[in-house]
Amino acid sequence: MPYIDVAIENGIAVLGIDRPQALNALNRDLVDELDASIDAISKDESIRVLVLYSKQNFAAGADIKNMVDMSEAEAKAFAFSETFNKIEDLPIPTIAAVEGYALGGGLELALACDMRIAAPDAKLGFPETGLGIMPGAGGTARAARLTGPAKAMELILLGTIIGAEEAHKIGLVNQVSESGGLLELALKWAGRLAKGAPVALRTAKQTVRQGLLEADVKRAIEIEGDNWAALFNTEDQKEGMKAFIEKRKPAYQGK
Ligand code: DAK
Repeated sequence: MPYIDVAIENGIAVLGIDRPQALNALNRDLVDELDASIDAISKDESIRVLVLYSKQNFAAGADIKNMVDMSEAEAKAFAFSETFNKIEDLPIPTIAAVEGYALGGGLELALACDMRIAAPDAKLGFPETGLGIMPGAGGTARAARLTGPAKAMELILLGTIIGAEEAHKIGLVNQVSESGGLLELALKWAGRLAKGAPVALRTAKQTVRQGLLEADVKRAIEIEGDNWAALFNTEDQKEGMKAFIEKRKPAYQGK
């Protein structure tokens, strides 16, 4: 695929965008390739973790040159939400490793992941209102849930581009790496996840997401309790606890 690279090693898939001449701006063909790659990843049971990492720039947004003359119907058809939702819906843990620009649709892509790590040079923001539009691929919904509404309003309405430290402070990214150490740190996290108990990780991810969608915290806690108890039907739970008691490393089978 011309725009997307996927490298798989030790249960970790690293997916990168390769359109450096446009700072990895997302055009239709690129998003279609991304969509097909996510479908393939979701079917590959050997993959335990997905890392999104693109060299130099995560993505400077949707391709403005593609959008300039669009009608409303064409804008609807250009939508990326379906693909970004597929990323959010992947049962495996996902990490966005962000260096350079993650703007507009690029930031929305990072927000579709479970966690974000940023390089110190990362620049994140929603410049859309400056182009006469607004975030349209999950940005308003996901940013507001991560940062709270006031900070999300500031980012979206003022279009301020923030650095990695500020993004960390407001909860938009989980951690800032050392300079030059972004991919290494993301792979370290991914390595830990790849060795984890797959069913427990899958269930925990699903439970956090379900809980966020439930307006009622009590109902969310009930769901959590049911999912927690169901893990006692897994061999991984027996293995994890036995390994602790026998003072050895667990060998999870994903069952
Ligand atoms: N689109 C197209 N080309 C882009 C681009 C973009 N978003 N960002 C950069 N490029 C291209 C530039 O045009 C330039 O190409 P040439 O002119 O050399 O051919 C090349 O990348 C290098 O960029 P610059 O020369 O501008 O580089 P600088 O270092 O000077 O500036 C910059 C870097 C990131 C500050 C600047 O490039 C910039 O402001 N870029 C635009 C950032 C932006 O506004 N992003 C948000 C786009 S709107 C949808 C849902 C969501 C969306 C769309 C639809 N639906 C529901 C339908 C999302 C919308 C967006 O993301």
